[in-house]
Amino acid sequence: MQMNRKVAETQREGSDDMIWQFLTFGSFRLCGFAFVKRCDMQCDMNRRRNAVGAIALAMPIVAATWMPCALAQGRPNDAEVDATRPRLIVETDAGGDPDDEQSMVRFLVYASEWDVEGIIANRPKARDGENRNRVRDGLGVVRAMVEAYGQCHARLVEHDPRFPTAKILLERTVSGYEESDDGVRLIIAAVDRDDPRPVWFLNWGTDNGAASSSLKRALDRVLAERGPKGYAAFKNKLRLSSYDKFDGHTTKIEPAWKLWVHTFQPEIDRQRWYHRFSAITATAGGFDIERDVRRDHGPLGAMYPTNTTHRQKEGDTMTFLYLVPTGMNDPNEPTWGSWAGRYALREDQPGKPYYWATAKDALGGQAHRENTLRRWAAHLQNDFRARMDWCVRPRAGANHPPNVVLNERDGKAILRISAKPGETVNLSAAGTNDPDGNRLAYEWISYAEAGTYGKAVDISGRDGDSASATIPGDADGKSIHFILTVTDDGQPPLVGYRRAVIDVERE
Ligand SMILES: [Ca+2]
Ligand SMILES: [Ca+2]
Repeated sequence: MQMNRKVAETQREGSDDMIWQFLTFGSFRLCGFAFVKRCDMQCDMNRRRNAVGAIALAMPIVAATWMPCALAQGRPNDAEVDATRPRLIVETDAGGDPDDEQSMVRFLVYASEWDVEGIIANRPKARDGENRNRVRDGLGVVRAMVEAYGQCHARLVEHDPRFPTAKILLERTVSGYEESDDGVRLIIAAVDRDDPRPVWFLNWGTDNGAASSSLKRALDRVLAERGPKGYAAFKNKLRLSSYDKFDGHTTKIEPAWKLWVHTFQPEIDRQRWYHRFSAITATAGGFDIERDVRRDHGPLGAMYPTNTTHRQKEGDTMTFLYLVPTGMNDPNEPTWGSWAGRYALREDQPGKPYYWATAKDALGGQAHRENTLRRWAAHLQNDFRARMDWCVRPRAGANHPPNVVLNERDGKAILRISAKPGETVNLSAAGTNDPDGNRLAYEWISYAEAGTYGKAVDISGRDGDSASATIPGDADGKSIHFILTVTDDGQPPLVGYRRAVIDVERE
C-alpha cells in the first residue's frame, strides 16, 4: 500500500522520467498500464539513488515484462492512475447463500486490478442446509479461500506481478460480527488514509443471521465523534458499488453518497436484477464452470460451490465487475457501461447521484436492460477463464489480453477529444500488440446509448486498425462515444478495449 500511495508523487519525479526515456529507446518501449505502475513503484523505491542505479534495477523488470510495443507516446498522468486502479473494501455475508463464495473465487483472480483495502466477513455462523462449506463461520470461509488463492500466487504473478500476496490479503480479512470492532476500524483507517483516491465499498449482503453492516456502524461512529462536518468529509471519500445496508446514511443524513451504483436493483421479472447475471453469462462464449474453473484449475477454483438457486448465480459479482479497469469503462460514469452493464439515475431519488440498472441498450434491433451486460458477456467470461488458467499454468501456457494503444496513448484511460460539428475525427490503434504474439482483430463501434448525442455515428474502417468518423452537424454540445474492441486469437480469445469520447464543441 505504501508504494501505491506513492504513485502520484513518483510520477512527478524527474529521475523516473529519465528512466522512462531510457525504457523507450528506439521505437521500442514497454507499454501497458501494468508496466507503468510497476515501473513507478520500482522507481519510487530508488528515486533517491542516481538514475543509473535505478535503471539497473529496472532492467530485470524489463526482462520479465512481456508487453513490448512500438510507437506509443505519452504516459498516464496522475488522474489516470487514480481512475484505473480503484481502492475497495468488500463486506460479505459468506456462509449464507453460497453465491458469495462463487463471487469470491472470481474476485480473488482479479485482485491484481485494484488495491484491496479489506474483506469484511459479517456472518458469524454458516447457515445450515443452504451452505455446505465445511468451515462454519463467515470469516473462516473467506480466509480459507484467500489461503487457496495463496497457493496459486506463485503462478499468478508470472502472469501479472501486481497480484498481492495472500499474507497481505489475510492481514486485511477481518470479521464484521456484531461484537467485533475489526471491520469498523478497518473501514475508518482505510478512508482516513492519505490517498487521493476514494474508497469503493461493496456490500455483498447483510441479511438474516449476519451482523449489521460495518460501514453503517463506522458512519454512526464518525458522526458521533467528528460531528456533521467531519462526517461529511469522511463520507465524501466513499463510493458505493453495493447493496444498500446503511439505513439513514443513504437517504436521510446529509450529504448524500457522492456516487452509489446499485448493481442489484431494480427488479426484472419479479426478481432482483442481479439474478439475470447467471442467465446472461453462465455459458457465454462456451463457458463451462466444471472445465474452466472447478476442475484442474487449482485449489481456489475447486472451492467454487454449485448449490445455488441459479446456476453460477454470483449475485454479488457485478459489484466488482463494475470496477474492473477494462479500457472502456470509468467507474465515475455509470451511464457509460462496464462489465457490470450500464446504469441510469434513479428517478425515485431525485437530486442524488444514485444509479441502478434501468438503462437499456439496443442490440439486434431490440432495446433491453439485459443488453447492457450481454454485449460484454462472452468477453468477461473468457477473461475469467484465462485467469483461472493463470492459477495453474506457466506464463507461456496461458493467454493474456492485448494491450490496446489509442491515438498513441497506451494504458486504459478514456481518451477525450474535442471536435467541431462537421469535422472528421481520426482514431488509430497503431502500436496495439499482444503479449503472446497472437493475431488481432479490430472492431470500432459507436456506442450511441453512452453518449448524450444519443444516435449512432457512421464509422469508416470499422474493422481496421484505424478508423474515422465525421461529426454530425446536429451534434453540437453533445458527446459521442466510440469503443474499440481488439480480440486476439488465443485460447480462450481475449479482448482489450479503449474508449474515445468526442466532446462536440458548440457552434
Ligand atoms: Ca451475499
Ligand atoms: Ca493474447
